[in-house]
Formats: sequence, structure tokens, C-alpha cells
Amino acid sequence: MADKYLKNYINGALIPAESGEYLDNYNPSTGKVYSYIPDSDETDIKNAVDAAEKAFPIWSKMGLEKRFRILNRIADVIEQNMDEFAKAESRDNGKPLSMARNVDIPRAQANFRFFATAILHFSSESHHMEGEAINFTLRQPLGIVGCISPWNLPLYLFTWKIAPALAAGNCVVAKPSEMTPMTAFMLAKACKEAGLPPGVLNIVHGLGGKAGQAIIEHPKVKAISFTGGTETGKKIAQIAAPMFKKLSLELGGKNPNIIFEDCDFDQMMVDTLRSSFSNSGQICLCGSRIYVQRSIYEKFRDELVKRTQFLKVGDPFSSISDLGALVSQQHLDKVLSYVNLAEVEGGTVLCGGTKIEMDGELEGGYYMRPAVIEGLPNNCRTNQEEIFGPVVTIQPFDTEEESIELANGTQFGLSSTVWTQDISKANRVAEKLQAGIVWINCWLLRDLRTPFGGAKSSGVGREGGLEALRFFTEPKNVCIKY
Ligand code: TXE
Repeated sequence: MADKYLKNYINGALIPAESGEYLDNYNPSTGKVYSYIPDSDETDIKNAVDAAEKAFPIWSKMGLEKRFRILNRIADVIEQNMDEFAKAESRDNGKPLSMARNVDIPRAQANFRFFATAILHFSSESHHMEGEAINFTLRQPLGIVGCISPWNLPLYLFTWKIAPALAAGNCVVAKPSEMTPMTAFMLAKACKEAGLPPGVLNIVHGLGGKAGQAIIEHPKVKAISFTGGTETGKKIAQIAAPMFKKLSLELGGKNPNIIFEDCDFDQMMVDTLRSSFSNSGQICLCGSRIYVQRSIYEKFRDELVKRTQFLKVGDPFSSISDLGALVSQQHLDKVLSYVNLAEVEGGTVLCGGTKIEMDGELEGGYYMRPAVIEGLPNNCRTNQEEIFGPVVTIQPFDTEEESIELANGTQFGLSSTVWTQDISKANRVAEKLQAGIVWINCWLLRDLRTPFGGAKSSGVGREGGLEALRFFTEPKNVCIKY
């Protein structure tokens, strides 16, 4: 099979790492190695940056209309190969094929389409000084930028960064997670097919501490857009900040769901099950701390446990699987260790939290039963640290004030969800929540024009819509006296 050995995409060519070394790529549903990734280092990154530097004058001066056409064509190619992309994503990550088909890949093509068209409408401000002068803001591309993405929503998050960077006229050196490189490799082929000029986008595979870090350290990379763990974000900031690079960091979450007694109970249950266990809880926006008003706490608990036990964990390729495999053995071990920790901290595991041993082909896969835990204080580690798996804790509260205090009681501040039919209460609570995103009576409803990102330790900067185009451009004020 030609595609067993993935290639870097540098200067328009698909090539191995200069070292000739490869890393194993596992299929999480079977636990077996099924392909190999270039183990790139700073030499490959240097080559990618050199190619990007050469391409920049052409790409940045090409004109919006032409950039729009090429990026839109990349979206077309992804769309035309939707099924192949979805299967690859499911195999590489362990997520249900249905999710890759309905969420990940449609969104990846939408990212290209959205930013291809957004750049046509992007404009800047002017400021008039009456009788004296006019200022206008020139927004110019930064040059070469770095995009680094995680494994949980591989192509979805990779393109969420690359598309606005390219639309704004930058050239990009990008690295997908070493755990889920396959669809990034396929994107490289899609870019070739769509006629993206060589060097405009360079995709380099490899380890975070090696290839990833070389992107951060390279002096010609002017900005970094990163999504991943909070600890990695800290490391990146330590290197990039003294070099005065622009930084957008989308980091971890420990998101609260606040459920008031006056909510639409049925709708809330449907969405709470989704916000708890979609993608096996491996979405930074999943709600993992669930606070329920005491009068409906028991009803909620019993219903959540019943519905959670009903979820089918199994072969990602089977249409009846609600949850697939977790991304890696190491991650499965980490998530299971948090279930043990919860018990040590005095929690009661109401359901799940154990490894599932599969038979046949799936024997070595990384499967676990989704867990619901109660009886833990807010300040314990289980409620404070990001688990990033199919594990939620539930806790009762009495008053609106108490719910806000509990929700805000962690270092994180990515998203939050509020369930109530009282519009005044919903607005009061939304105003006080320390989070970049508040969903009221819904979850993961996304308009790509809105600002996206976190407060506190969940990150710095915002992605999405105009925020992304502003991030990837340098504002220059021009003042003209008359
Ligand atoms: O993320 P990492 P991992 C959280 C989640 C998870 C934890 C670790 O809690 O358990 O982070 O996951 C690259 N310089 N989230 O290990 O290590 C790396 O190669 C430059 C939350 O996957 O942060 C990958 O491409 N790059 C999250 C990317 O950074 C480096 C989604 C993310 O890897 C690097 C995923 C370095 N020194 C995990 N070290 C979310 N909020 O969506 C690593 N990388």
C-alpha cells in the first residue's frame, strides 16, 4: 500500500523526512500499527520555512479573488472525497465513522469555504480627525505562520487554523498531532489537486517536542496558532513570547453545565448526554462538571445513568456504535486512572469507568465504558483537572449564586452550558460565568463568525470569523494630513 508511509508536504512535493526515520501510527480500534509517519526534525522545518519564504511574495500579492478560488477548490476536493476522508479519520482517531462523516470532515471543508469567502468581505477601519487628517488601518499578512493542532478533532482543527492563515495571505508551516496524521496527509494531496502553489502550505509530520518545537523556535515564523494541552501551551509561550511572536493558544477545559429546575428537561437530557460523551469526551468543549438544582437532582441522576448505560461502545466503523475507542493506550490509562482517583477522593462511580475487553480484530483496542460519578467536592483533583475522556461528575446546588461559584471554581474558562427557561436568569448567569463561550439551552451550536477561545488557563486570544483574520494580519495605521 503506497500510503502506509506518510510523507511531508514541503514546497509542493510529498517527501520523507530528511533523516529517513519513521514513527509508528496506531489504529486505536485494534491497537495495531497500521502506517508510519515521517519523524521530522529542525532540518525539515527549515526546508518548510525556506519554501514558505519563497512562496510568500507570490501568494500574498496574488489578489483576493485568486486566493478565494484556490481555497474554495480545496474545499471542493475535500467534499468530493468526503467518504474517504471520514473513513481515514475514524481509523486514525478511533471515533465513530458517523461522527467523522457528520461533524469532522464536513466542518473541515466548511472551514476552507468560510475563510475563502470571508477574506472577500474583510475590511479595515478608518478614523477621521475632523478638518485635519484621516487615518486608515492597513491589514497586511504576517509572512510565515505556524499552525499546530491536536488529535481529538484532527482535520477539523487543523483546517480551522490553516484556512484563515492562508486566506489572509500568509504562508504556513503546519504540524498535525503525531497521533492522528492521516487526514493532514490527505489534505496535502487535496491541496496539490486544487492547484495551491508550492510552498504556500507546508505540512510537516512528527513529534511535538521535536518537529513542533522547531516551528515555535524558528525566527522566521511570525505567529503561532496552537490547540492542545495547557502544559504544552505554557511551554510554547515561554519560547515564543521573548521572540515577540503573535500567539493564539486554545488550551484545556473543565467545562461546567448548570442545570436549573425550570429547564426543558427532555431537551436538556438529550444535549447533556451529547455534551458529556461525544467523541468519548475528547472535545475541549465537553461539559465534564454537571451542576444540577437540588429539586431535580435525583431525577436527573437516575436518567443520566440509565441513558449512559444504554450507550453502545464498540467498533468505530459500526453504525450502532455511539462511542468508539479512545485515541491511545496512554490516554486510556490516564482516563482510567482518574476514575480510580475519584474513588480515592470519596466519589461514587454510578456507572462505567472500566476498560472493555473486545474480541477478535478489536482485541487490542482502547475501549472504556462511559462513567458518571457523584459525591465529590468541587476542589478535588477529579473536579479540577482536565480528564478529556468519557467521565463526568455530578453535583447538586441550591441557589443561582452557588451554581455560579461552583462553575467558576477552576483554573479553566473555556465553555459553559446553562439550562433554564427563565431568560432573565440565563442572561444574569451568562454575564457572570468566567468562560469564553456560554451556551444557553444548547451545546456545540457553532456559528463560524463568532469569537472562539477561552479565558483563564484555557487560553489566550480568539479564533473564528474576523478574530482569526485579525490575528493573522498586522494592523498598520496610516495617517494622512490634509
Ligand atoms: O496534547 P499536546 P496531547 C489536552 C488533553 C490531553 C492533553 C495532552 O487534556 O490529555 O491535552 O494531549 C504538539 N512544541 N488536550 O498530548 O501534547 C503535539 O505534537 C510544539 C486538549 O495530544 O498539547 C500536537 O501536535 N508543539 C485539547 C499538539 O502540540 C508541541 C486537545 C498538541 O499536543 C509540543 C488535545 C512542543 N513542545 C489535548 N509538544 C483541546 N483543548 O482541544 C507537543 N506539541
